[in-house]
Amino acid sequence: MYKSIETLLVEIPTIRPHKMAVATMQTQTLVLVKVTTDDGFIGWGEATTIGGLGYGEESPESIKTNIETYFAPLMKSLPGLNVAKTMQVIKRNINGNRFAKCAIQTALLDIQAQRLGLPMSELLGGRLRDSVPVLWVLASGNTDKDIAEAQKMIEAKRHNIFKLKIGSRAVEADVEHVLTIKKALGSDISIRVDVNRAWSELEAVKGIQLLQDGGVDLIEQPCAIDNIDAMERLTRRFEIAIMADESLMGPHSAYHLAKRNASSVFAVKIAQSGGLTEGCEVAKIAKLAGIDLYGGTMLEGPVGTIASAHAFSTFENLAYGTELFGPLLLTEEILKTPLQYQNFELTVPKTAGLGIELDEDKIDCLRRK
Ligand code: MUC
Ligand code: MG
Repeated sequence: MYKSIETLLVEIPTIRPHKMAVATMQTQTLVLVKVTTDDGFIGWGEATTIGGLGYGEESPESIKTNIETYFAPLMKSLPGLNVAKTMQVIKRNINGNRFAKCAIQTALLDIQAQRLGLPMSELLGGRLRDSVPVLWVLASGNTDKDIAEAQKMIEAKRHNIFKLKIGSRAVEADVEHVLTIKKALGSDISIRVDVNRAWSELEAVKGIQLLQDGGVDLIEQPCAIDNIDAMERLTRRFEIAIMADESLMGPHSAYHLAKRNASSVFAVKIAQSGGLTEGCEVAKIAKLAGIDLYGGTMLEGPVGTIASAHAFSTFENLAYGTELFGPLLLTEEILKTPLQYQNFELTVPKTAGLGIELDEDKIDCLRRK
């Protein structure tokens, strides 16, 4: 039985402004969920989003309100059901709210994995790797600063693949920014761009052609979320990988995108998918459709990041690696032992559950009161 379900909003400044077409972040609001059982187990989940309502349909405040008002009373009324049955009851009674559902499911799987003494990856089908590659996102808004930042990352063996956030300037200016960085870093370094749905189809045709000719490796979410027709035409037209991010909202949309050939790569996000098991279902659909995979982030802190790593560690095909760098963008550590980033990869813990220990005193200092 569930004794308490708490939702905490934890405000942490970023190491520099993170400039995207949808929002510029100076602080990230982590949405942490702590579930405690009658027999003393504690599980953690995360439902962090980007830019309030700038990115998705759930805000930190709506997630907290909805968990406290709807999820928690429902969960407390349930007789000790397993994780799958608990999530089934939640889905039958609560529409939408994928981020909140993901956080709750993560906490329940954390508890169940601790009970069984297994890392969470083993409840998701079993890990195929003990670490996942992690790229870095250059989004300072300044070309020279981005180049210097990338060079530092390469030297420190932290990241050797970079994603550039574009879409807030004119197409020509964005292309020049990207190709200047590409030239400065050299041909060994993979450069991808995320347009965050800022381009019309005509702008996309112009921009993608120039970026493909300039040696860029991947274009993420060039057009509007619902403009699947444009995504399909662009995927057909260009050789460069076209990745669905915001358009991919779980297994149902994965199925439709796959049926339409509307992208060549899926950015799997556990929160956008509505849960860890749903993220794994998206990966299965991709596998059947011959679509490559990339492990995405909502710029979560360490809880959502390591939960994602457990899920991504089970994917057979992780051709484009991951962007699980969220905790590295934050100025404060909320774990007793930080996540382990080394040799361009993030280690997936082998201890039971998520395999992390939260610093609750630190969280208490940083949380919105
Ligand atoms: C997105 O659209 O990919 C992930 C990394 C980052 O910098 O922004 C997010 C969201
Ligand atoms: Mg994206």
